Amino acid sequence: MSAKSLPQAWEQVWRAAPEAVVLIDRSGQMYSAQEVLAESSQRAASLAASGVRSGARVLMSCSPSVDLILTYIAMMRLGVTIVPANTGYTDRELEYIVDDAKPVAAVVDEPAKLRWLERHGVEMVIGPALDLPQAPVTGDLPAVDATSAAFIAYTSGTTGAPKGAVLTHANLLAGSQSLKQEWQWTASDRLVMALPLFHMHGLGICLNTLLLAGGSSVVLEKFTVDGVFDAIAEFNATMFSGVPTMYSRIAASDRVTELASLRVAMSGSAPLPISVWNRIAKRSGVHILERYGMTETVVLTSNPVDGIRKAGTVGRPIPGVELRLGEGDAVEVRGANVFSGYLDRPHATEAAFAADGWFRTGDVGSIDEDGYLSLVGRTSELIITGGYNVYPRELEDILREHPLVVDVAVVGTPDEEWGEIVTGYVVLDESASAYSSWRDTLMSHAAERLAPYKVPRIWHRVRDLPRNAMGKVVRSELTPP
Ligand code: MCA
Ligand code: AMP
Repeated sequence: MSAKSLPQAWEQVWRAAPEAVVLIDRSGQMYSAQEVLAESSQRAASLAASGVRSGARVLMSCSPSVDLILTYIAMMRLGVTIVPANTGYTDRELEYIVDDAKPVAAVVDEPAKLRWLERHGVEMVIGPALDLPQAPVTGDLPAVDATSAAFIAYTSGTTGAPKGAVLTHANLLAGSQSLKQEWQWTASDRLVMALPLFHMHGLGICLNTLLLAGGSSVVLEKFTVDGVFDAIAEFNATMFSGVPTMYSRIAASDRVTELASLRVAMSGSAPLPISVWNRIAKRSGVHILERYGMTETVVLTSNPVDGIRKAGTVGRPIPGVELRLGEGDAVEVRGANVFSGYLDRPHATEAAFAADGWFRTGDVGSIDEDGYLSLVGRTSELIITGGYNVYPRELEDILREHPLVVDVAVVGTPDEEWGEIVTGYVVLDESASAYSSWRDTLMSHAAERLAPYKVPRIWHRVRDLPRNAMGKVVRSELTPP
């Protein structure tokens, strides 16, 4: 029977090969398919007995671990709607998501620190090991409804405040089936996972697909260059996926040659600089496979596993994805992987789709004679730093609250390691002249309210901001004084 959802497909894979290794933690402990099946059944039973049932929303904000993955699998099998959130979010940012998505439970690294979530309707705040009373496992879990929401993943979309992109089980299954085929992912593949498991890259692209392929993963708590190379060597890994900042650090390492032992190394979430691609190619012979995806769509295009990988391009549409360039070369897409809309935001959803139903990605592209897409710009002011998205408006609003700030504009300064570095141009109040430490003051103001990656690292004090006749800041004219 062909599966209608990822959890159903995973179960079929695990039942067919119960001895296969699925998860490996850093100490080398291995978890077989039958152990993953049994443990996730147990956790699903405990969750259900505690009141978390199919259709319930659960916030998931933890650092990567085998425990987290087992709980994630349990929730997917149970039909829970998962609301992933960055572990770097401040209470303020988390509060926004919780008030918007209204989860009934939260799985977080340090429950004691987040008890306040209970005042926002979260009935249960628990750690990733699910310290819940054991409940008996009574038979098989019913199949989840393919049209039900699997993820509500927060993204700002092309503009404005964070919105919850609702991805159904059918969307996630389509995304992973397509990637499995495109990347020729098999049961003998072993992926080194060093990505956060609260964004689409780590969770929806890597983890979901490796489980579908019946492969295995070495799970690292955080990315370090040596940690990745040690894991590749120790566990004979065949795949690694990272964001460009990771490859920039890998390119600078003496161990870059060790990449050659992999079957394939993928990059995505932000543009991989051609200089980094070339440096890795020259030093190790490896051609990094760059692909392009979005929270709302899983993956859209990829360079090929067999065939020419072109630096600076994101390759061609993967199976099941249709792509066209609309007005102004705006990239528009269609496919079973494309999300169904933003939670409770009919206007934003309507604006995100063209009249004939194609999704507007907000990216601007060009397609070469071989059909390879290059992303040449964005229709929004999005900044991508270290693979994380930063929306200038959110930061500008917060900086404007500070009495020293008269006016402010936030842009990205190009940087080889980070892609872009968040940069604030500020017009300061006269009284600021007395302050030599205005930068520190503004940085702490931002850091108290926003995740660390959003805090501007570069600051320029300017007399005024360039504005057009409409009064809008002309970002392209912002230059360091
Ligand atoms: C940290 N630092 C920074 C930044 N972040 N400096 C400038 N810009 C930044 N953005 C500084 C810190 O202050 C610190 O400085 C030093 O760098 C190390 O900080 P740390 O937090 O330890 O950095 P890290 O852990 O090394 O983080 C780098 C990272 C991380 C591993 C690349 O950013 C990461 O995991 N990124 C993955 C993001 C991701 O998963 N995106 C997927 C979105 P000091 O040493 O002076 O204190 S999903 C998506 O986009 C779609 C679907 C897709 O297509 O994939
Ligand atoms: P997110 O909202 O985190 O899903 O980010 C999606 C955005 O990341 C896309 O709309 C692109 O702008 C960008 N992106 C993802 N992969 C790539 C890539 N390989 N090259 C350039 N930009 C990318």
